[in-house]
Amino acid sequence: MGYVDEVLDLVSKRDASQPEFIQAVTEVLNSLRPVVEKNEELYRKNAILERITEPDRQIMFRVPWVDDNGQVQVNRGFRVQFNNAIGPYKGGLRLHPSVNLGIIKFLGFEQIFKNSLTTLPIGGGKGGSDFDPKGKSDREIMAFCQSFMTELAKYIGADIDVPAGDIGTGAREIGFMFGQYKRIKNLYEGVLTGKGLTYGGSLARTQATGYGLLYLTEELIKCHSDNIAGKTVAVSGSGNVAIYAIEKAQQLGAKVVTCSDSTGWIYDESGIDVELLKEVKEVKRARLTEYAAAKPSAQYFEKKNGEHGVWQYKVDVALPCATQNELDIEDAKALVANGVKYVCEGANMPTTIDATEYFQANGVCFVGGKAANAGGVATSALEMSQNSERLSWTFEEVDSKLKKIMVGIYHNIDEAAKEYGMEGNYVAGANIAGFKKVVEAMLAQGVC
Ligand code: NDP
Ligand code: 2IT
Repeated sequence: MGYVDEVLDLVSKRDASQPEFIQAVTEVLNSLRPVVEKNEELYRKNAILERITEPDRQIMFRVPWVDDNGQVQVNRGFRVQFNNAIGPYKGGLRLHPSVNLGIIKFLGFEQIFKNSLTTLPIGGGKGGSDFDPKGKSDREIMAFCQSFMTELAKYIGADIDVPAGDIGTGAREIGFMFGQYKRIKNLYEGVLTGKGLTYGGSLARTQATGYGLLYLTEELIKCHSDNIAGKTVAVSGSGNVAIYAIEKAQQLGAKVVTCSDSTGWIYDESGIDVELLKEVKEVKRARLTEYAAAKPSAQYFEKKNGEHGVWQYKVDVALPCATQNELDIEDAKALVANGVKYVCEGANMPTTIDATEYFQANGVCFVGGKAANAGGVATSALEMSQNSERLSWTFEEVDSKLKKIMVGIYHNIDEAAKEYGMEGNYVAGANIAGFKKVVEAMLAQGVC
């Protein structure tokens, strides 16, 4: 058995109860085969693949908090510090009832390669809780965040591990967590990113993941002698990534006709009204039914049997921006039948492996989340730089650095794919380019 297969076998047995983690490891290791085969002896001797698939540490803890009825509630908290070969652990905190150790490990594993692709000095980590922020009062959110940080504070720091937002964690939650960290440690430092602008946050961090996704998509389309202006786009999700992806797509002259949340989706032939979407989702924290009620051209569809409705329309570009495995083989077939040309992942691992392979086999340009959504964490690293030098840059400065990083990532993954004879396979290109830098650092640092 080859080295890749041995380690895939090991991980599938050892972490058999973590399907998302196995999926992420399988996708990455399979695409690394040409690099591993070239360096098999060195990697094997140094157990590179065994080490890169086993986190440095995984912390799990109880999060007790009191709800508005005086009842004590208990959630489970996680922080997986996966790999710090190239910098302090860096990655978001997900607050969603589906969160478990396997999901946090898949996200932390992906983050290692994504963070490497940004070219900035950040290692891979991820955390979160099975706490459900939906329907909670601001006081309940604060009680949870304070309790969560009371334990997490023991393990993080501006030069150790710097968490940020992800599903269910936005500026409000980061604010409550930052306040508690400062209070416990008596330390004012850039321990979290995605902070508010009055206390060390970076301009453009809110927009960064969605904008970055479009900067990369724009470059991808341009390099195929085509133009994003005039394209029709399907977006899923209606959270932080989706909203700013829609906004930038429209600024670049494309028309976005869909968005979704966990209960339903919108098809709006006249184009999504992003200001209205922000009002419904960011201000009112309401459901998409409110969007449909306010916009006569919009049709709202309730998700009944887990359908992923936004993928059934005739579009040129698809940007999944909600959650993992939200675009499966049936969706991929529908998109290809409707002539989709470009698929770029705003979310982490939204496309199943067979759907990804279907796109690639049918000539669709497909860029995975590690490359396509790296703009969020890249801008988080820019926030860390600003905090370290105790300065803040203008929106234009941060945005232009973000654009440069995303265009650079596209060319880096394109070239890595070409170097290994897999032109146009941006999934392999991203995994290879991200992996090579981390492995070089691991080898230089000895057995650790
Ligand atoms: P938000 O919480 O702001 O939004 C998440 C969106 O996805 C909401 O519309 C939500 O609907 C929907 N969603 C979440 N879970 C599910 C589910 N199980 N089924 C269907 N829909 C779901 O999160 P973000 O926009 O920040 O994150 C979206 C994706 O992007 C995630 O995969 C995240 O890991 C990834 N990402 C985020 C980055 C960031 O900077 N924020 C950076 C890079 C990647 P509802 O509100 O109804 O739950
Ligand atoms: O998945 C991701 O890259 C994020 N949720 C952002 C992480 C960060 O540290 O900004």
